[in-house]
Amino acid sequence: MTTPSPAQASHSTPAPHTVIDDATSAIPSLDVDPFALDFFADPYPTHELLRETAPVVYLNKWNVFAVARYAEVYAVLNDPLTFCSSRGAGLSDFAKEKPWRPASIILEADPPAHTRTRAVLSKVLSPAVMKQLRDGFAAAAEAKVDELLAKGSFDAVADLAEAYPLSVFPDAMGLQQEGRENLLPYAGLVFNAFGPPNALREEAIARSAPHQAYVAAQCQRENLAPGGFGACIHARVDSGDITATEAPLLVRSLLSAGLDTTVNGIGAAIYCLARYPEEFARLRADVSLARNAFEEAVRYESPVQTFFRTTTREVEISGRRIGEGEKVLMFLAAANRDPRRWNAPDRYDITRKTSGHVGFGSGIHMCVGQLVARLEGEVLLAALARKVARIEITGPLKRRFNNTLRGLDSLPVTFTPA
Ligand code: OVV
Repeated sequence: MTTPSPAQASHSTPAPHTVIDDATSAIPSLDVDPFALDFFADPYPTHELLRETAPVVYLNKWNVFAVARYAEVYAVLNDPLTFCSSRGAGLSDFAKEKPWRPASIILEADPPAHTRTRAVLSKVLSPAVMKQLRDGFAAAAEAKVDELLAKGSFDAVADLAEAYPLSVFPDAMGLQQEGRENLLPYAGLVFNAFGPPNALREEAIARSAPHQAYVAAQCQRENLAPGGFGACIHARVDSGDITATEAPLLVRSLLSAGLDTTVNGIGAAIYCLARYPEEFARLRADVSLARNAFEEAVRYESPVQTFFRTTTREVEISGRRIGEGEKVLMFLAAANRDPRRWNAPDRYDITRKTSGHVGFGSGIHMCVGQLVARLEGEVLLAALARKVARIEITGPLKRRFNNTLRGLDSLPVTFTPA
């Protein structure tokens, strides 16, 4: 008997789905698993390998194509009819597998269906609405920072990155007090579910029944307080923009995507300002930099690391041919640090020209809640800049592992008052 040969380190084997002809180049395969815990612990060397291997690579572990350079990620995001969302924004292809929950009617939809639902959420989360929320969000940020200064030492994740969004977003939605402890577990589930059927996804789905039941109930019109985002969505049934069946699903989108994302975005900003005190000093010297300091943290840490698309036809990306019905994994985080696009990409620089980063996506699906996220991030960083002299990391951090979200589970810090 012969000994089975070890798995080949196939850094240049053509993928089985790849058609090679005179006009196109081979697509190299990689054996990396970008949904493994050791990858999450330090994704940056693998991001570099993904970017430097080729404009398009094939990942053997999950049988998907992948793009990690800025230009290709941007191109895929901005061709939504070729790289569709209606077959799912995760690994699962809705044309082949039933989604774990009814599909989102905004994230997991293509034009023309997407256009109408997107218009509704755009208006619910518009600049005019932000103007109404601003003073309350700013007052809550100042109160939170005062409370933590009184404590001195605390966990920057639980006590700030989670506590601040939890103090403003559920009220802005118009949610009841009862059951709010389900919100972060539900969102963690949603973002794990975009990933492959690994333990993170399967265990989250196995525990999901109570979180799903909570969210389903809170999406109903009678459970949403007047004036909140939820009630505003339901009001669009009366104006005929959406049906009574669609309204709860759009509320569900905000409950899915509106809290854990800002938790990890704000967490990223605090973690950056704690690690780079000279940048915190620049922020303190000019509080008007708060909004860009938050935006740069979104670029730098990319709280949403990845999304998938599915090809609707054979297509060429940078001279590489991909067939119809293939999943394409977009590494937003790798694009946000591509040296082809960014000077000193691994530097957190609060005065960087951040525009064009893909931390909120790009194109027709670009984060519809981005103004809420930026409002929370700006007013919180402004409160820190005005009230805190020093942010010191005082203990070992713990990383939180999720198939899509990047962030921390715990970050012990001490604040020194200004
Ligand atoms: C962007 C995003 C993330 C998660 C869920 C949804 C959207 C949704 O529409 O449900």
